[in-house]
Amino acid sequence: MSTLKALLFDVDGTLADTERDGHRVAFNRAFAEAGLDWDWSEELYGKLLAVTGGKERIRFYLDNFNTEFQRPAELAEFIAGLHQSKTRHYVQMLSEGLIPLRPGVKRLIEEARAAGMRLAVATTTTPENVSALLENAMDPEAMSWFEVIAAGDIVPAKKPAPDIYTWAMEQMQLTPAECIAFEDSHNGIRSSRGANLTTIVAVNGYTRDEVFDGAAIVLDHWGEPDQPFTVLAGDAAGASYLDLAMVKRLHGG
Ligand code: XBP
Ligand code: MG
Repeated sequence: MSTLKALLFDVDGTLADTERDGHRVAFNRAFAEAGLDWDWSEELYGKLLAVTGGKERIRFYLDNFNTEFQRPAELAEFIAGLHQSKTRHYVQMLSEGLIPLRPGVKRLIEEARAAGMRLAVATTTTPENVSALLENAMDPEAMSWFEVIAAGDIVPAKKPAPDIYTWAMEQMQLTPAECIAFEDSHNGIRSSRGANLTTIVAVNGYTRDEVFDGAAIVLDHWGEPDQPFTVLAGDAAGASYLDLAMVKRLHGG
């Protein structure tokens, strides 16, 4: 293994628990604003999470859960308009401070920065959502901490395709062996492992029962000194929270 040089972070579910009380609510607000009676319950949203990307998720919903809907002629534009409205609502929710970071995220990122690690984001969500989360929940300057923000439609094939991670590493001129990924979902680890990245997983309510083949370790959350994680698979070597020493040990370089 090469020396570890960069940490690559997924966003939704990994940096913050955004799906149930963030994205889902924002989708519903956009639907109501458009005069649609669609309502994505917590349970239905769990099924819709099979597909990454908000626009892709709306289409998946129409194809599988609302086949009666009279589709407008320009369906792609209709979906894009709904999705723009959803992004506006989601960013608004973040600016109100409604979605905090997960335990351990800020501590780990600050430690990594202080140690000179390079940082990047690799996510399927829209770029505005990433900046809104980082600036509101992490630090007003946090966008400048990340060398590359690989997000949204920047690559056509979203996760579980490896493209977004591969794109980020190309931008940084790094090989997979020099990086490590942080993920929360099956689709996420399929993407990172597909890009040959060692991957550390912390599950959330929606992803707890998913399959994480190839994970370096699976945790229930990232852990804090006063809030120990539970190891769901793998070996934490006695640690109770994720710090840079543990990340380096899991990377093996
Ligand atoms: C995140 C997603 C995104 C968000 C919604 O997956 O699937 O679609 O739910 O974001 P990952 P947009 O954490 O694997 O990147 O509506 O902005 O697409
Ligand atoms: Mg995720």
